[in-house]
Amino acid sequence: MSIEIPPGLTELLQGYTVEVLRQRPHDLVDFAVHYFTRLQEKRLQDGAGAAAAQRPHGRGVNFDGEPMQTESNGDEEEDDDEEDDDSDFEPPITNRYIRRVSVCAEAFNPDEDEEDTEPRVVHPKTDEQRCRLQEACKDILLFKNLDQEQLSQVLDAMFERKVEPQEHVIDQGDDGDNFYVIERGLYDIFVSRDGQSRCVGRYDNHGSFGELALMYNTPRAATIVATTDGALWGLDRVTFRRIILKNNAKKRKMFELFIESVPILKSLEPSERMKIVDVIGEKIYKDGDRIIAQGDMADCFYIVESGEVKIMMKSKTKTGQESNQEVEITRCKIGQYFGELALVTNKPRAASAYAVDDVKCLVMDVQAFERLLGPCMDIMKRNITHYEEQLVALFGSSMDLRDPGK
Ligand code: 1OR
Ligand code: 1OR
Repeated sequence: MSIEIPPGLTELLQGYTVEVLRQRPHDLVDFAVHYFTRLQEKRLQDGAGAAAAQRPHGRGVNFDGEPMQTESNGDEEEDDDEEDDDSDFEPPITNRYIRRVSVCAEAFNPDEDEEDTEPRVVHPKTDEQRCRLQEACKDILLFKNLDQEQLSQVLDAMFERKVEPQEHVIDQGDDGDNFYVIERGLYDIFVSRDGQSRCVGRYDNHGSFGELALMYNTPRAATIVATTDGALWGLDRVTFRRIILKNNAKKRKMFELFIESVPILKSLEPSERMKIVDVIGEKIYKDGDRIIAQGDMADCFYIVESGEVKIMMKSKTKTGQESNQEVEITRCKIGQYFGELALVTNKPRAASAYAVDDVKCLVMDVQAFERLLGPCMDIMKRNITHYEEQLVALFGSSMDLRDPGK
């Protein structure tokens, strides 16, 4: 008995396989549903019927089809990192809200672009601009593990963007074009769910946003609105993916095992832990360096990767006044976290943290903390209750660490 292979089946499956290899999704079934749904939409759109499933190139649907507009060194070539030579191919999706929705895997193969043939994006800058840019980027966690060459390529590619109050820098649901680093200004974060838009946070003169859509090929997850005049530095999607994603693949190799071993992260799903690796940065401290200062406003959460961190608190006088004398209250060792309290309570830092010998910490910004560590929150809150009990025992104070008053 001979088995007849239906016409187009090989090409259909080849197209899907090629996209799987390009996008490397975690969930093949999920990916298949979206892939074939899009293929069907494309078919309906151009009325080509079954022909769409029998494309001569065997390439069904490209999830990142649109060409990018970027500047290069006088080179007129198209600049999309994944643009292919399938020139008659058009992106099949018309509804931006269903684009890229569940392509949640990292769509990047670090070995693929060893040749690095794309033209470099360069936006010339004055010395003064370069200084401001370097200052704005010095604490950006996504840039922390870049080598010098990568960092200078990133800085070369960044461009300045001034914004006005009420300007939407990013709209939820849009495709991702740029990643932004804040030089100055206040920016509200809105998330719409079930038709209701809610302000879920704010950037206050520093930080960065717009990485998620570029990292995971998803629509923008939030709307970012400037509430004051502001200045941003943008990085185009192509350069972001070429350099930052390549670096993230390296970070995964470096930190995955360690992240697996961190007790507070045990309640996360493996895929959630992977996302932590994507957004963390590594910071290095020398013996005695102050990592956190009591009373400061907080924007980061820390996990000790190596060495030890001493937590010190200003003691109270008999009249309940804060003295300048600091007492050691505890130490955080490898795999332990600190700096969560101020983020959970929205209060200034309750204590100071100092490096004992050389210390390496993994650092996460407050937005990533809120976005990714929800499942760990119960354990953290229980530990905060423990702090409060210790506080009473140590200082005889009934201070409520959770009281949101300043
Ligand atoms: P993006 O490319 O999706 C919007 O474009 C950006 O807003 C996003 O990348 C992040 O950089 C930033 N959830 C999702 N995105 C957020 C959030 C956020 N905060 C900032 N961004 N949450 C708020 C956490 C304080 C979770 C809301 C449920
Ligand atoms: P943070 O964001 O307030 C300082 O910055 C960090 O020190 C704090 O988060 C905690 O992560 C960490 N009380 C308050 N903060 C503590 C304590 C603590 N221990 C560690 N941190 N107590 C120690 C209990 C053993 C109670 C104080 C007497």
